[in-house]
Amino acid sequence: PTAFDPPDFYDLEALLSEEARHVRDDVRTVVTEEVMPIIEKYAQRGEFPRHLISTFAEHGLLGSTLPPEYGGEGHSNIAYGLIMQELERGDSGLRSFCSVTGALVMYPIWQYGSDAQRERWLPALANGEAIGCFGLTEPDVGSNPAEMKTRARRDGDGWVIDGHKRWSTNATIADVAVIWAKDEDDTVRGFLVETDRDGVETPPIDDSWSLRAAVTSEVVLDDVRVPDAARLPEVSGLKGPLSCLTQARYGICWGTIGAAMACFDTARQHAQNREQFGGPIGRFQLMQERLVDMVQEITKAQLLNWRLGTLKEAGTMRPQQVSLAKRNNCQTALDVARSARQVLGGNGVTSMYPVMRHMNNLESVVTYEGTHEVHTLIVGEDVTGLNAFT
Ligand code: TGC
Ligand code: FAD
Repeated sequence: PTAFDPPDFYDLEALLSEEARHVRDDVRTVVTEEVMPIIEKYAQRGEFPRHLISTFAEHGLLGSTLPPEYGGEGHSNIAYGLIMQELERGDSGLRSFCSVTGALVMYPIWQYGSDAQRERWLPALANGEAIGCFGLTEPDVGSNPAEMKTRARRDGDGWVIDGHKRWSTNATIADVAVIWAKDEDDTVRGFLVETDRDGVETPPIDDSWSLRAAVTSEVVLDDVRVPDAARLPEVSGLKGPLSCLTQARYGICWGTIGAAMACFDTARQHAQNREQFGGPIGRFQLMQERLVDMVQEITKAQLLNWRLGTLKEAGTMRPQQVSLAKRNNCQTALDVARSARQVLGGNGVTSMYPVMRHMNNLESVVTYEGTHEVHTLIVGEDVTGLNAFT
């Protein structure tokens, strides 16, 4: 395949600031030069390309919206979204690594941590010296985290945490886990648990067909003792973890469209170059319809992202607006990937093209950070005033 030629049917480029374009171009180059040549092999092997962490750190991709004194770059929310878009153009697993680090680990430390916690963890996470993970989901508790079973009980001037988290991105390679647990009053609290503490195990989940170039794990907490200084002091209740999810979901809205853009571009190039029945397959109306459906849905999703970004920048974005875009853009990206795979014919099921890898990855992305159904019901409640969960 030739160079990536991103679809921009409605000239969204014209809406981007200099800063956003500059950041986007930098990540695009990193992905083209350092991710694309290696990613298929890593995904085939089921291995996370760990050497890229220092590259991500050098290019300021970890926690980039935070202020520089804590290792961030002070980037705008649109620039941040474009970082996620370009990373996921490479692979959803690499975007996951960066969004978990920024939105699910650095954000709660920044927002709810003590000064000591911020100083200890944020610069180290931003420069890739420390790796973090986020433990909310459990083996029996996914869509409804209010039912979490993980417990934190007071023990002298510290806490003892018992529980089992599952599906924790990065956990096997993490130095610190943001663990959400209920205290003796059933109040949800967040803890920064170093993974080398006695009683912590982080075995990988290594039988997945999806996100094969990422690390996903269990976190088993067996009588883990932590000091009270490990507790995030500025938050209690479910809004702690749920507010982090809003940050991560925002990045996913952008990221998924990066994967969709890669799939569309691959399919378009193939349709222009592959010849059957005496000419390029792109001349067939049925192939053109696929490509037009793809570019139409990508364009709508790009517009959603841009508007969501401007709302976030203005400080008026509501979680329900993120849910609508997460729901739409994950489904759009999956539909585009599946249709692009058809355009590629037989070779489309191999790693000669990135499309089937994206398609398999997106099966996780449509599920994590709230499933399609969960986001349907969040928006459903917003438009009807009626709660379907309870
Ligand atoms: P509910 O009563 O609605 O809310 C409890 C409190 O939280 C507040 N809140 C939010 N705040 C910020 N952002 C949001 N998205 C929020 N949603 C709710 C809410 O205002 C309330 O605050 P307060 O002050 O009144 O106490 O809670 P509920 O138990 O009824 O929740 C309903 C539901 C189903 C929407 C929620 O549980 C949910 O979103 N479930 C989905 C679970 C989920 O998405 N898990 C993701 C785990 S992490 C992950 O997947 C990482 S993947 C890797 C990657 O990101 O790359
Ligand atoms: P369930 O909640 O059991 O849902 C199963 C099905 O039931 C789904 O189709 C769901 O939509 C449907 N359903 C549930 N409730 C309703 C309802 N009220 N109405 C209609 N349908 C409903 N979690 C973390 O905490 N940290 C991480 O870093 C993390 N990383 C992940 C990485 C990967 C690769 C994956 C796959 C998951 C990750 N997760 C993580 C977990 C993820 O957030 C959960 O898988 C997700 O929230 C769904 O929970 P569940 O898998 O238990 O499914």
